[in-house]
Amino acid sequence: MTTSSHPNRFFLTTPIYYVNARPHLGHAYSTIVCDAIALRKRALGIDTWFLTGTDEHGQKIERSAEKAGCQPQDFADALSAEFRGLWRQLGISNDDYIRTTEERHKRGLQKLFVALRDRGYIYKGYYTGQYCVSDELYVDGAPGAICPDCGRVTETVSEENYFFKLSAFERKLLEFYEAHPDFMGPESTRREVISFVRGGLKDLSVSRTSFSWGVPVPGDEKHVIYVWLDALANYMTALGYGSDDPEDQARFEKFWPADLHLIGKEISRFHCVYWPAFLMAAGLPLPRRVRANGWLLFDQGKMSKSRGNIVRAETVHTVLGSDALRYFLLREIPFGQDGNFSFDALVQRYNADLANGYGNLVSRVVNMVHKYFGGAMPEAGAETPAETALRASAEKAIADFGPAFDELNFSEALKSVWSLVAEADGYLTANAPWKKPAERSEAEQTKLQARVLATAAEAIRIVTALAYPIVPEAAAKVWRQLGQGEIAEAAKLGFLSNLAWGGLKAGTKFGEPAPLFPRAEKDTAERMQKIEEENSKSAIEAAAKQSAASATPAAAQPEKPAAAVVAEQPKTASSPTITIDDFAKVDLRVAQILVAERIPKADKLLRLEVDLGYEKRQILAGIAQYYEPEKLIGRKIVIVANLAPRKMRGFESNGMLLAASLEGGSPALAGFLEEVPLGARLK
Ligand code: ME8
Repeated sequence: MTTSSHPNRFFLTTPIYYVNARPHLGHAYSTIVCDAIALRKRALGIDTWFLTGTDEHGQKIERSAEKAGCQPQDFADALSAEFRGLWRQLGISNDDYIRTTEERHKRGLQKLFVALRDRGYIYKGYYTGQYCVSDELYVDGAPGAICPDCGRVTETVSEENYFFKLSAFERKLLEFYEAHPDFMGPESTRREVISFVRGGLKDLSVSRTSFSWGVPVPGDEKHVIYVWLDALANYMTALGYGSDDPEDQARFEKFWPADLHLIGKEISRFHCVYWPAFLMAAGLPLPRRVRANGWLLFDQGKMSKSRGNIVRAETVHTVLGSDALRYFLLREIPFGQDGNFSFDALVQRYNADLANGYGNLVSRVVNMVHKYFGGAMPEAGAETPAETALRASAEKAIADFGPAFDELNFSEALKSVWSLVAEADGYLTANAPWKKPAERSEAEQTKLQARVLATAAEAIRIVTALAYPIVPEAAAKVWRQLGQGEIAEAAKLGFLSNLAWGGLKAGTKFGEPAPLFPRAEKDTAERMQKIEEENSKSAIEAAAKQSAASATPAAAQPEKPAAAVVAEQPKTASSPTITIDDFAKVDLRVAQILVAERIPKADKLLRLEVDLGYEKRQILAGIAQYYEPEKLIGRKIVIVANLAPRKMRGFESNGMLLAASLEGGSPALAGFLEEVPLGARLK
């Protein structure tokens, strides 16, 4: 069990993302953080391996594929390609990309499972309890219990499972946390995890038998391995764990254990409790650090597909470029805390710090070096107190940046560099090399211009080197303009490990000036907003087309509560004819209302939790004006079970209740006179 850091190699990972939906800015945030770290580590001369990938098994993916009407593998192929495409577009520098449906992963995962079993940590049992499919999490509680993580209704699982002896690791984990205070962070995560473990650990079910989309348990193929054990193992299987190939084995030996698992805060328990316990049980070294980023919020809530409040990284990339996005996320959000995303704030930061700040500084200096010195770096000559002050600021930025960045305080690290930008700007303005007072001779003027421009250019070089991991595209352009060649080549040679004032030599031929960050026009935020709106509109349309329930106007009008839509239907039977196949696409089912409650500040909506027999789910219905919630509990109703999920007032509705529309009166809920079993299909 080791967590001491190896000085010259670094293995870091993002979570592997579920392929149940397309990537959004929240996913991009974690990946960008890792990418910035990877770029800096490499530029420090550290042998770095940066892994990302996709989590493709489990009930959640199987169901998403089913809803989309395709095979899980096809579904995973399509969405995984979206993630890879986005990372390529954003210029992410990952060294590998693991998909849990790859052979290399399955082989490694099965080896880990066998190791756990052979070492006596796995036994067969029977699980009866609650399960949250959205979080792929076993939940303590009675049937109908709400998932503590996402608030959805859990499902009752009752099946033969393999169990992992997690309870045997309670003390060992607490001792490990104590001995390795740096293992997990930030402090809030550390406290939460420790209190979870202190609360007692029960053995964990690590296989499922009620569905098949997963990796089979070796020797007992009707079980598939629990998707979190499957997913966590990616960090080792991608390196080569479980492979017979000597090259893979060497990579695993070299890079395992991971130096940093970067995760979102909601998955700390899996990474800080289950994962180290699995590794202890298998006799493998534990990761050195796990760090949780906070949530990116948009419209008051965590940006997530189920809330429907997402922004896509592509939008920002198309309009302002990926450097702008990287800079904004790392500068604006203190790492570990939740942070608001808004287009206005993005544009404001972009203009202030990148267009008017760094970009403008570079453009002024490079242009003047071309204008006054034919594009060759002038000789600075002797320092006056102004140059000494700027050099001291640059040296302070170098000294402050590294420790702050390495502690993941990106915001602080960037502040220190951008205060150097501001100082260099002030220095330039104060010394105005473009002005020539009458009392100054030609020779004196040239000397001043040389000193000021050379000093400002050197400050720009320092800013650029430090900012490179955060704004790599801009840094590459500036590096060329300063006549330093390709920054990626310099990074390969570890140029950040010996960054010091004075690297820009007199006589160096500068490159051509090129724009870095064109000023964003007034309507930029609005434009991005519009792109997003258009996109979500087309996503809804696509979902509506795909959804079996697309024939109802409700699918295309997400804001309208289902029953209200029904009540607005034309009163005469004037609907166009459909075929039996069309009708067969609508999955109408009998359900029973378990919970019914009003939604604060929504006078028309009721939130219902309904039991379909085979699963429980939440639906919203626009019947609050007509029914007392208490009176609905226990009532059997009919729902459209395969309607695409829709979000209303922050709640997800997974289906639509059927009611007869009565002129001027309340809608009457569809029901039965005979006894009908839950989940029965209407056809
Ligand atoms: O949890 N703000 O996958 P996932 C910040 N497959 N980060 C966010 C975010 C937001 N609004 N939304 C998503 C899973 N993320 C599992 C992980 S790892 C072995 C298995 C980021 O698709 C954040 O890093 O739900 C979060 O942990 C991750 O995406 C969750 O992605």
